[in-house]
Amino acid sequence: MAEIQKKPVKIMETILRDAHQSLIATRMPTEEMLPIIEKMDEVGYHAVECWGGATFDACLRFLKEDPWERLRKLRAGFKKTKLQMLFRGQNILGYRPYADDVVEYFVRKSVENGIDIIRIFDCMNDLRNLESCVRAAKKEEHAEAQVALSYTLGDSYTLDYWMKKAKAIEEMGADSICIKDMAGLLLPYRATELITALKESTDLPVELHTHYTSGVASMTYLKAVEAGVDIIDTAMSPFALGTSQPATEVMVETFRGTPYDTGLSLRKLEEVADYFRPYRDQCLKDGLLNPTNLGVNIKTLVYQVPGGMLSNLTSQLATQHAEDKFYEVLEEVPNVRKDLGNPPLVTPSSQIVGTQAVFNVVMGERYKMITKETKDVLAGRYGETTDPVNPDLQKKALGDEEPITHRPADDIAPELETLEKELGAYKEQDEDVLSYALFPQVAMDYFKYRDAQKTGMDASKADTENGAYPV
Ligand SMILES: [Mn+2]
Repeated sequence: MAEIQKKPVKIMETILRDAHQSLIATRMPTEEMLPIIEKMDEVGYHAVECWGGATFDACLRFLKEDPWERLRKLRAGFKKTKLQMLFRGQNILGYRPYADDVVEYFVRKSVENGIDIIRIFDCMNDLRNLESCVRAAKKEEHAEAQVALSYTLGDSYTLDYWMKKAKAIEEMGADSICIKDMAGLLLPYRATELITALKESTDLPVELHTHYTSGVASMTYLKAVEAGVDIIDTAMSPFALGTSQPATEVMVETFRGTPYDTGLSLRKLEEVADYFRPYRDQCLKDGLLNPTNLGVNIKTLVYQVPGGMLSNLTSQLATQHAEDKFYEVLEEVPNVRKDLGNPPLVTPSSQIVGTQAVFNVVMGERYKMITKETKDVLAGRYGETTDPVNPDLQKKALGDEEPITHRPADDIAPELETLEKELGAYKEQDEDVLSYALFPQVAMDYFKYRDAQKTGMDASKADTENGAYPV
């Protein structure tokens, strides 16, 4: 009998980024990470995701940490493991599109400070929004540019759609491709079809990223691996399951002794898990880790929206004392999504569709109030939509204004120089201008705090207007 060809599946570990972002609102401080990273470095992960997404914002805003300093400390400890980050295309790690010069500088500084793999995605899957970022990553000798497609369901999202996108990503010069399933919508047998199709259309390594929210994720990985996926994203068990990823140890043991055997040692993984378990217990005790997030949320499958979007809708309705409208809003979400060209629902499109759906229901009339963001989508400022937008709504929102069809960032003038000027004397390192670009107010507050720590002066006395700082 011919021996089955071995094809070890690679493991991308998320505990230092997505896992704690999904379960404890990105609140794991650097000091919780550092004592274990030398051991993590011995495991043999394909990569460790440790930066991007909300980590940058949470560092500055809540933890009073410099995100760049965190990255440098992690880099110093991870001597052989690749470090990975998540990058929102032209939006970098922020919520608005930036000029190309800022995107390029951010990529350069990320790599300089220790990032090996940059995972880049766009909420519209408009590859033009990823171009400048991919190009910048390609310029860096040791960086890998991975393009991630935001996974979603709908009539237009056929196997052919994903195959064409994969081909286009390969032609862009990306080093690998990822299917990013934010909501856990990819069902096991659909994964077989999708991964088989992708492996037919591209020679690039294919990675699968999903969340346990809907309860199917580990089965989805099993089928994806059997269909030839190269890398899966998992989280060490203390911060796995629920809204996070399937558990690393479980997936490793699942494939033990099969052609997909990862070769990772359960003993070494156990040491890492033992380290994080008391911190998990503490988070449960403090209320930072809400047990609700650890269960199965079947509504994500019923309504096909990400779990995070559901909780946003709940809180938006609560502030308007319209909690009883929850199911009406859920019914309205697919209508708004269709009017806006059926985009995937991921930051920021999920917020745009969700907020508009809330207005449509609460105002008692559809599009009585049109948000600025809804208008921007209709104007093409977020990029090309998968399906055409509703032409009547577009006319209503834009009037005589012509929608754009070119790459949205072509309209944004270089802005690095202006940002440098605004930052002024607060600058202590080159990277500060990038923190400031992403979160102006939050970064400025942090810089004042940083100064106050050094000088013992009251941060509230800082003179932001003139760029002077307490001495
Ligand atoms: Mn994720």
